[in-house]
Amino acid sequence: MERCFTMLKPGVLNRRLVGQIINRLECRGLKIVGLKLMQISPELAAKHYAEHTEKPFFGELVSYITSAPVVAMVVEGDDVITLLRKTAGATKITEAAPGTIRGDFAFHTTQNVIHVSDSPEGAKREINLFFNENELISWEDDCCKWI
Ligand code: FUP
Repeated sequence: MERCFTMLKPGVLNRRLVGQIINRLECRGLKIVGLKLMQISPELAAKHYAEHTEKPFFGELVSYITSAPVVAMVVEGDDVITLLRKTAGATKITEAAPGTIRGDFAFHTTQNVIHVSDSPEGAKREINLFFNENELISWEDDCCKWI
């Protein structure tokens, strides 16, 4: 069983798309074990996007992600990172296929509506950055045998 960090970005709140996007994750069978509305500080944004510090789009990335609240989530399931990244779609918006979240709801790469961890190590790091242990709930559901 794997855990993955995912985050609905400020554009999603502004455009009132939170419910639609969470619905897609649930339709896929993903199990939510952590969820909260957060206003990200520039410091947290810089830690989260540390690998992009030197990139030309870094400033735009930080200003976008701190411009309004985000919905931070931890989801759990078998191979959930791969599954969720495929559901989210490609980073580069022109390569995000229709039917994926980015492909259906985003127009610019920088404002690509959802973040998803890219590896088990990345997920662990991001979950620790955004959540305290007591904010994550392990729960048994009946759904697993059907999906
Ligand atoms: P992802 O793992 O799909 O979120 O992609 P990255 O970690 O590579 O990129 C993080 C964010 O940087 C993306 F959400 C959008 C932004 N980005 C750009 O604006 N331009 C690029 O060329 C690449 C990424």
